[in-house]
Amino acid sequence: MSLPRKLLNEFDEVLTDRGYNSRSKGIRDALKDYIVRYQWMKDLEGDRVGIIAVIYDHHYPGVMEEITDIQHQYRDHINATMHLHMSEKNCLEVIIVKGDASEIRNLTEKIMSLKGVEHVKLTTTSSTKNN
Ligand code: NI
Repeated sequence: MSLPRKLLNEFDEVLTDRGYNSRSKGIRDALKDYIVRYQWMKDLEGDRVGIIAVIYDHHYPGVMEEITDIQHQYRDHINATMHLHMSEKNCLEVIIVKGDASEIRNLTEKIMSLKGVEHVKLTTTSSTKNN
């Protein structure tokens, strides 16, 4: 396993801030967190509404086109997209989604797997809830 130096430095800073004195424990917790999030996403079902927040490096070759292509493929499940030029390097895109959980999950996972995408967060709730 090899990790970019910058990512490892950021991870170590988080561990220090949180009072961890073992990197192994930090890595175990991070992996568990990743698995829990994956399982949460896998278990989503029914009609959902939600937002997908994506942070990406718009300098990374092809990433903007790929994000746009994917959104065109899923246009029937996307109500709106908002784009914010966060910094010289990073963009924040907020995608408002509505539809079957499996489609929203596939859309989210496609964006997550792109190189140049640094962070993806899906927030969703049932669209048939009465409260
Ligand atoms: Ni931008």
